[in-house]
Amino acid sequence: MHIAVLTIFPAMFDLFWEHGIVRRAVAGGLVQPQAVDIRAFTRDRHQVTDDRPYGGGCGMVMKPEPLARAIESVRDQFNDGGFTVLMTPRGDQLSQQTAAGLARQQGLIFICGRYEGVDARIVHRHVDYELSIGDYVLSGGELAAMVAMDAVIRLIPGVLGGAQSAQRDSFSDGLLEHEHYTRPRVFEGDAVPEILLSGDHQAIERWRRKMSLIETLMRRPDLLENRALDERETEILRQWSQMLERVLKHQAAHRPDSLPGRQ
Ligand code: 6GU
Repeated sequence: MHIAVLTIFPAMFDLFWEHGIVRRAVAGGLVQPQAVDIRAFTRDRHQVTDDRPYGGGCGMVMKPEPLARAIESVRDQFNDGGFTVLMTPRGDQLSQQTAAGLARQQGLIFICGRYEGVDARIVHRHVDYELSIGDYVLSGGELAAMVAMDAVIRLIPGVLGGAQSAQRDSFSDGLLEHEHYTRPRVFEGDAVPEILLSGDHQAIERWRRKMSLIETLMRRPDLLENRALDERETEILRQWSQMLERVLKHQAAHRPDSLPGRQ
């Protein structure tokens, strides 16, 4: 997949392409990345990329002409065109589902806004999708684009090895991951759960799925509301709710103030 990032700080991406899974995807030819310097598409002596907003107010706006020329130049290079994503806090929030959708595109063009934003005509005429990574303000779209690209690149077929992608299918589907352990067997008095040492792969798999479900229930119950549960998962949750009910009843019956000898 061709991925172009349009930015006034192309050097920010040098390290991003050179590490970990992203690096492997690039080395294996699965991703052909380029950081495009928007400033190279200015035509004035001072290579200006921003200007004051019409109507007044503070902050600057990214000028449309250099951006439009940069986008056109990249589109010409991508045979199938590119799906153009503007990184902006106003956009749809990135999710695993969004990342999967972007991973299916032929080519991607990320535009990194700086200042107060980009001229609206760029959005109207050249942008297919506006994307945010969360409800907080960054100084520019560069870090957000890296976050989005990382999530997308791992989902391009062939980027993750067979074992990793199998794992993704089996339990990351809408649930949080279970805990992980490696050696030593006891660390600062805290031992690895026995079952992981049992060698019983089916039992280990059941334990992991159960822990995933329980982690999700405790940390992110909202994820369970939006996800279909299978029979085993329903049963585990029923057992948990029975246990909780017992604990609550017991607590209510043994409130400190209801015990004899206390006020
Ligand atoms: Cl995509 N850009 C900026 N500037 N801030 C953000 C963001 C993007 N996503 C969250 N905050």
